[in-house]
Amino acid sequence: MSELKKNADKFLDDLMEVYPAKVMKNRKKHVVVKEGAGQEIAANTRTVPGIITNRGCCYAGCKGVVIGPIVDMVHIVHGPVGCAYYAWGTRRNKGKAREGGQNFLNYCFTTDMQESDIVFGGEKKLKKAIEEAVELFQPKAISISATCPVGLIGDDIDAVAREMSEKTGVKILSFNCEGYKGVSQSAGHHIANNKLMKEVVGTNDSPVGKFSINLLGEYNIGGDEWEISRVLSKIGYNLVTTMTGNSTIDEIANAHKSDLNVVQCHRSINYIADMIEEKYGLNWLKGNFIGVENFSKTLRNIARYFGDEGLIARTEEVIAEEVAEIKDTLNSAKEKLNGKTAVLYVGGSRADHYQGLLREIGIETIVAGYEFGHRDDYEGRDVIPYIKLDADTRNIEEITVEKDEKNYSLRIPADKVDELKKEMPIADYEGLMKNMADGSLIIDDLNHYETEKIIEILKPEFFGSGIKDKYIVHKMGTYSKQMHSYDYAGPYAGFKGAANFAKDVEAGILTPAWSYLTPPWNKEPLLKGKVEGV
Ligand code: CFN
Ligand code: HCA
Repeated sequence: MSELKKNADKFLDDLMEVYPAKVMKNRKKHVVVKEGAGQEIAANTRTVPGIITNRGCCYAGCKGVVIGPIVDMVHIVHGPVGCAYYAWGTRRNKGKAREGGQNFLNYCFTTDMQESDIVFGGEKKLKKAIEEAVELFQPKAISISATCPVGLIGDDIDAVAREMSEKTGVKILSFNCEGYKGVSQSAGHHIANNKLMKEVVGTNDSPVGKFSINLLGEYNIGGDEWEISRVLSKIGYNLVTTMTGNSTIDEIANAHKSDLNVVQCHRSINYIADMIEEKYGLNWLKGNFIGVENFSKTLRNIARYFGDEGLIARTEEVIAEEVAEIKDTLNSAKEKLNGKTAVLYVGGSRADHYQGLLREIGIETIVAGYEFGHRDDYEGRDVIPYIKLDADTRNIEEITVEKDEKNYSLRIPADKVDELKKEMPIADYEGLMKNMADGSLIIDDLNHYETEKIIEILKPEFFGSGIKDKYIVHKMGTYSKQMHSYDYAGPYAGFKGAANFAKDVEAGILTPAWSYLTPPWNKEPLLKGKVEGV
């Protein structure tokens, strides 16, 4: 690690030697060798054309990521069948029907746009698809997601949604999330957040119980949400909704009645957290459910937020009980994996969230980056969220707070944040860089070429990858774990999830399989040798 720090310039030159000067200048802005605090990184900008990026599109972020996991909605993709199939078959958000309710997650609905629809317009086909879905399934609600061609030909999906909603009496939400919008999935998250906030949250006023919370930015990949909610209900919380893993439309509509939002993936859902705070005065806490220490800290922060002695005591009891069950598994993995290194390149939050868990099994993350994180996901947000709590009840009288224009909330001046955090369970958003060691590498929008070079130069034992890069990493003789779908394993969140992860990673790294592969840089060049007789 310190080697990288000493030779940072040389390392970056080696990494980028093949690039034309302009591309090199651009890419260097997206790379930081960690040193102290306050470093900046370029992020959320357009990928260099021609570079093989891992990023997805706006439609993937809206339909695939945020809207798709709502279980009792029929999600119609207005576009080519390939787009529909991709956003249905890749991401592994699980869900179950509620008692007497519906679950459409196993279905893939699409208008299957053809050339003739592009020429003559696809609105009629879309209306027909909605009619068919209502007739066959009588769903609670329907979503329509637009893919690229829809925007190009100008089908008015909002008008179709309005008309068909009146006609059928079913709630229909339309998302203008054409793939080409924005620079990555990120624009799609924002579009999805805006519509959920405008049309769903706040429309169900059913009473909720004591200690009620929402989980935001948790999508039940591999059953994560089920493990997290198991622990939360054991402690005594009433989970009103999770956005959007394993959620139902009515539960999301009820979110504003909760006491607190706990945000895991800030990138995909910070907009809703901020809007709920603004509109309904609900605070949010940044949490991390991955790894024993992170999960325990999040649970303690939630309990401290409510400030109830019983809840605080029960939290400690549950943590102790759960940790006792898994600690041997983690310790045994740590013994075998201690000193190994990891590269994490995932979406917009997991490259941060998994570092603690990896550390708990002895693995240090030396390179981390996001596909589509924004600068705050790397550098943190310097102003903590609004705080509605009464200062007196939390012993923070000395803190000077500024009144916001909304009189239910207060904004804390940045220079008071550390002082305040000692007293308050407010987890501000630290971002990925803060907890990484000096000398580690942070790299945004990593591409396939740089992936190969990083593995060749730094030779990590673990690569946390996506679908597109997983197998190039394997072919280089390095274990890679697909951090989006967990390679169809999981759950990895919470306490039991941490044990599952430890077992899988231990087996993955220690399998003798890697010794049968010769990495490309150890192979003889194909054209080496003399050609006789020439
Ligand atoms: S489940 Fe989330 S945690 S929502 Fe986001 S930023 Fe993607 S689909 Mo893939 S695994 Fe990934 Fe994150 Fe948030 Fe998933 S790291 S890329 S858009 N993501
Ligand atoms: C998406 C979904 C994705 C894709 C994973 C990958 C997922 O953003 O389109 O391409 O490696 O988690 O399934 O992130």
